[in-house]
Amino acid sequence: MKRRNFIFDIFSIGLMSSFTNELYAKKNNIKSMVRSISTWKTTEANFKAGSMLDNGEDALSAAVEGVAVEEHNPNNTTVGIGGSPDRNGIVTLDACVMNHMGDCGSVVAVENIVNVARLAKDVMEKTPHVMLAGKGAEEFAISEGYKKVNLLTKSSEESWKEWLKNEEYKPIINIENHDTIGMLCLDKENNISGACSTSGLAYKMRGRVGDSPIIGSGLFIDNEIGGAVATGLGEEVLKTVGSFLVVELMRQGKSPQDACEIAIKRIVSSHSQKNKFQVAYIAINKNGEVGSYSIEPGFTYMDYFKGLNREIITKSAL
Ligand code: SD4
Repeated sequence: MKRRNFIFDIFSIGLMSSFTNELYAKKNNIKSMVRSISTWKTTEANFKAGSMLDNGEDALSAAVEGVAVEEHNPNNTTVGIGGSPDRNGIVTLDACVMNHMGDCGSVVAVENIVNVARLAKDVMEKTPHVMLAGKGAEEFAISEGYKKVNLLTKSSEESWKEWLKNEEYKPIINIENHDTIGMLCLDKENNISGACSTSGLAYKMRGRVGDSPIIGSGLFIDNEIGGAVATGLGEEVLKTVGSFLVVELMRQGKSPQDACEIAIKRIVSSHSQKNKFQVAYIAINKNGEVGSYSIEPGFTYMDYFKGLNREIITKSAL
């Protein structure tokens, strides 16, 4: 089957009903219930992960290699190469992974390395530690054979120079300052794993780290229950240990959708929202049910299920 026929970008919930999905799956002999979801319009990345899952690969490999697609995309200014730099013009990346065994790995403030989610997986699998930071993470990457790459593209550099003219720091994340990729995968063994990768907030203070590489905030997996990932203003996710909260709510019996809504409303209720900002969660449970919710309108996520890769618009609190 031609790949183009396989990918659908649909901009509204329910445009493709589950009934249509069933028919499509039947027609194309897709039997498995594997599912991959990822934050924002990360179409190719989610397709990569979903295809790997359909081919029987494990959830962690699918999540890490799916995320790698965005890490290599120079047009995504919030992930990997082409990521926006900090105020000093230096691109620093954060990432983490968590698998169905509850193992996790994380790297923070890494320079010169593109595939930081893969690096986080290596930290998990090849070191006795969970988290490596800065130079140490970079040195570990080099020792593992990763190439040193200049992550600052011409266009990111130009935008940063433009920003320098006013040096106005407004961490408003939605349209112009987003695209962190968080991905959750459910494989044929019914195991859940996830990965998250970001350059963080554009023009952040040097050394600033957000939620994305922090297990429990940017990503959390409990293979008995499900998984969740966050995107948006990391400071707000950190304060509520957001992804852990979503998974705990599912443990208490909430659906992925309800769990995301409660976790978002907790941020909204503790905040005047005088300064507008975006936070969004996506979640999946062991039955392969998914949910998503955001503070502000405008958040979408990708959902690969039964061979279809769809963009879904999320409901929002405001
Ligand atoms: C951070 N949560 O560093 C990340 C930013 C983000 O889409 O998600 N951008 O705070």
